[in-house]
Amino acid sequence: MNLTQNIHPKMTEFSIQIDFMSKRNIDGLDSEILRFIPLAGVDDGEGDSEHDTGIAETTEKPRLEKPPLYKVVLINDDYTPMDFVVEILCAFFDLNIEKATQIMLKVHTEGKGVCGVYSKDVAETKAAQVNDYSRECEQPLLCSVEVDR
Ligand code: TYC
Repeated sequence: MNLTQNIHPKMTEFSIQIDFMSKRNIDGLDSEILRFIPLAGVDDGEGDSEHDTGIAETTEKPRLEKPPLYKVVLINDDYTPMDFVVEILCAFFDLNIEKATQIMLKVHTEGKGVCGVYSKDVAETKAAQVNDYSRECEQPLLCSVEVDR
């Protein structure tokens, strides 16, 4: 039996021969098996027709999306002393006193502010450190994480 199929625009045709073969099984019974015989390789014009498989190949690199970044956000409250907030910003976000004071005042006047932008794990760890330390010091200061688009 001969089958001819068009399978790719670059390929003119792809031919196989299917043979029925008898095979003696281990239990002494004969059974029919199918044998697929490629009749011709497909020439892509690159002189390698022996190795053409008919399987589409690509040299393009897979494009991976960059993982999103996360903002660590400080929330204002009416009780935490300003100098405690500045101390926290210096200690956990590696800021100098001037920058820490600027952020603290922004949070104080606007309700919330960004302390830094990090990978998900780092942002969550920093927010947890701030919240744990504030609780230990019996301050209501709260920190949260927001995705940075
Ligand atoms: N609003 C606080 C005060 O007046 C100061 C403060 C700033 C508290 C920033 C929290 O995230 C904060 N003492």
